[in-house]
Amino acid sequence: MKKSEIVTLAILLLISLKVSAEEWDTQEYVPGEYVVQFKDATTMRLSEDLNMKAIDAKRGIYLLKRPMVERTESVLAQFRSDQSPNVAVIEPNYIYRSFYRPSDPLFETQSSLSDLNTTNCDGEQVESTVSIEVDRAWEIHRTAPEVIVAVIDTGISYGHSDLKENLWTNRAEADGLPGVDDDGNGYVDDIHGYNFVDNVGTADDDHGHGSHCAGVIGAKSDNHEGIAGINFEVQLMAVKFLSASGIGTLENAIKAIDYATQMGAAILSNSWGGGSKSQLLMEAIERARDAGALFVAAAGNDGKDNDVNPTYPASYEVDNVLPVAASTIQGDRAWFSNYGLRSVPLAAPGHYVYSTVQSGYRCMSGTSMAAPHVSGVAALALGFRPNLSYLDLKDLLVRTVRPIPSLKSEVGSGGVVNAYNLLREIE
Ligand SMILES: [Ca+2]
Ligand SMILES: [Ca+2]
Ligand SMILES: [Ca+2]
Repeated sequence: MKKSEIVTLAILLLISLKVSAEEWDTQEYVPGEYVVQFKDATTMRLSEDLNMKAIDAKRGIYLLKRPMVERTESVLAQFRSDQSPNVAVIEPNYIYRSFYRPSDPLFETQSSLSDLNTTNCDGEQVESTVSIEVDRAWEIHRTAPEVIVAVIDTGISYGHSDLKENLWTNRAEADGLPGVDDDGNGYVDDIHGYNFVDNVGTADDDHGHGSHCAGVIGAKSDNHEGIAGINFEVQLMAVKFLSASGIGTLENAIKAIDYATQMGAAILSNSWGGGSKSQLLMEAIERARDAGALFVAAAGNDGKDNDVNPTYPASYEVDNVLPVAASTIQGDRAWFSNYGLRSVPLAAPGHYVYSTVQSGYRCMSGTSMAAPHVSGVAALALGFRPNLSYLDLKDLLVRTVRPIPSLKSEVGSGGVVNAYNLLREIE
């Protein structure tokens, strides 16, 4: 550095203290490094002297290294001033981090959550990943602490350390007396939900399926343990109507849906199906709709067209019902997944999904795994914008999918649910 330059810098340094922070000042950059474009690249003799490295010599773009003691604003001011007529542009060497990486060790194998996760939960390397891009969405928003998502399934593992913190809690029962229906809702000791199979207050999972769905929506993220859930914080309501062998009845399905509605769930996540069209089940779904709840439903695993042969509850034509097909890691329809241009609006990852079970973690596939991805993204959106109605949510989820050419003829939107696109839309 020449003497005159030092003097100039010293003056600029003093002046710069009074200058308000520019936009770059709020950003992260590599200290002492700048990206510079010169107007006339042919007169770049100076480059060697100034400790420069070509980024694109043809276009005159160089990486400039300056002593780290120099203040960034001074360097920028100097090179933007008349003293440096050959400099067209100079910018700090910004650091970009648009993808949030949580601390959960199994996150790397959650190919359904991040395009950067290119190993599936069977340990196989995959060529490309079409995830829900929640790692990018997390840069916008991460939690839904007020949002209750009812997992209407086999229950949720109460003791799982990656789940228990995000269980919904019925305060009156938690602080109340055992054997007493403290909140007077008709159910005794329903602390985290209710078990309609055994008619008891504990809806602990004795199968694994319900915990798997719950983990996708809201396993505790960034806790240095297990997997990441779509929502760092959320309220998972355990509504058990499927038995230890995964079987339930119409009787208990109606009770389960009504319980979730009565206790204020905003989203009902349904990874089950069967039976013919039931007037009474449809009316329970309508009651959920009247309470403003979104009813997410797995499209089914028969590989068939739901437009021709409907699958219930996914095919009930109530406007809070949102049927979900399963996509593979590459974004195509999974071979087992039902589809329907008219009856299934979107797909979500449902192939090789890693999530929580009663104890530990398991890799599972099915539209059962796809539906909770949509429920989870819906909860995240609601955590970000609490005033969204179920119709807003449904519209947003479908409208912001990532288009996949092969899905064009399979699901209404022709795409896979995308958390990042959705949050960008409502940012
Ligand atoms: Ca109660
Ligand atoms: Ca009680
Ligand atoms: Ca975790």
